[in-house]
Amino acid sequence: MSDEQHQNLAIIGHVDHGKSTLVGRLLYETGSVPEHVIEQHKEEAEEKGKGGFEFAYVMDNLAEERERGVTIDIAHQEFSTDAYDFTIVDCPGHRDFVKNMITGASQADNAVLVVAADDGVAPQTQEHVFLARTLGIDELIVGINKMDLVDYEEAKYKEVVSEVEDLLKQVQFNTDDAGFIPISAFEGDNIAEESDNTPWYDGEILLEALNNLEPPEPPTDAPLRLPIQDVYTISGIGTVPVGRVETGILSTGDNVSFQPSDVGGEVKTVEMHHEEVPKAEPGDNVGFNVRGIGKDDIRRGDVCGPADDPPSVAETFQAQIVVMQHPSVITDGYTPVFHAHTAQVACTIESIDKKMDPSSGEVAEENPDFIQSGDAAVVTVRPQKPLSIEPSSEIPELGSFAIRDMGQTIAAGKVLSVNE
Ligand SMILES: Nc1nc2c(ncn2[C@@H]2O[C@H](COP(=O)(O)OP(=O)(O)OP(=O)(O)O)[C@@H](O)[C@H]2O)c(=O)[nH]1
Ligand SMILES: [Mg+2]
Repeated sequence: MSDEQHQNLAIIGHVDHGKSTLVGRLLYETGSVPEHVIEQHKEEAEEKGKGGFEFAYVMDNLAEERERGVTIDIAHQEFSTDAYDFTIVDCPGHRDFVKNMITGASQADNAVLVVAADDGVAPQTQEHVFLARTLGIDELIVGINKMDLVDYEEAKYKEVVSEVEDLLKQVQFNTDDAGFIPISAFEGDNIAEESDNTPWYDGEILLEALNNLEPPEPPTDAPLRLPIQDVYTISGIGTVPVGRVETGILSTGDNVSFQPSDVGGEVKTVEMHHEEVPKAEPGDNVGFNVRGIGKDDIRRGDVCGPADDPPSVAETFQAQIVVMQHPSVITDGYTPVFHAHTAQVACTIESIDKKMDPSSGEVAEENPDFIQSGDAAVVTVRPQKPLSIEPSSEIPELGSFAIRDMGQTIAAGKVLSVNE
């Protein structure tokens, strides 16, 4: 790794629009994946009847992903440009795996939205953009992909750009923070080099746009918060929780606490990229080992923090939410699943306290009987199982969530206050 600044970049968009292919292409063009590996993937893809997936296979490592030709879980890859060291989080587009996309987007500073030129805005384009905005993505680069399938036509490009602009306005994403580029991930147009196929386009190519992203906000000076993604048992080491440091520093010798499991101990080792390190900072994906902690003591969804400033566990919390889609109306007592950092917990909306005017943010109604699609509201929420979550004003990284029910994202929101 160089001394460049770091960016976590999520790749989002509808299923099959070419996200994994774009990541594979970027890694190839920046020299992170050698040509012979792409050749091997090409042979494997053709054997599986999935010709054309050679770049996507760079990211899709699971056997099931390769057989089906879809991304299921988020995958991380590193690559560097002149300006940044990037950690790319390739998100699945398929609607069954939106919960994994939420984890991916909540780890990212900025995002590339991939929209296939021959398909335009599709359901998960909309869902991902909404979530990206609510989960705190700052800037969006919009790659209008598969330009080769529409003969690199400017008119088609403009049509899809205006569809996406309408969508951004709808979810109140500032269009000044979005840039559009016509690309073909598969053919390599406007990724690392200006393409001859789009003479009508003279804006930035993708690598330029990535270099010109604003540096991420400096991490808050909040205490350590490290949501646990998985817990492994590794011979010779023992129990190894893994996850991403969201805020603060994790150092060997620290006394830490896992909440809501409510266990703790001293950090013995911290490992990053298979190497032992003395400490880890915000953005680092780590595995670590804590004295006295066994595999069954902690689980995915726990948050690790300092023993003297442990993660909050909510009895109830108040939150501001925006309802994206619900077939009928939401009333008191509704109990969908909340996805916050790596946790998924059923929570009851105990009361709907205020309905807000989404454009002005002013209170439109106190204690409304119900809310529905498009409404913004302040609600009081009671988790059905212990949930560690923080006020967004104190630790924004641990203060946002998505609400899912019936296989779709119903709403997303931010925590206003926590009642422990
Ligand atoms: N012609 C053409 N095909 C493309 C392009 N980009 C991707 N594809 C094809 O589109 C299909 C899907 O590509 P993926 O990269 O797996 O799409 P994805 O967005 O990662 O899909 P999920 O992860 O399952 O949501 C593959 O057959 C790719 O070869 C492109 O620029 N042009
Ligand atoms: Mg994919």
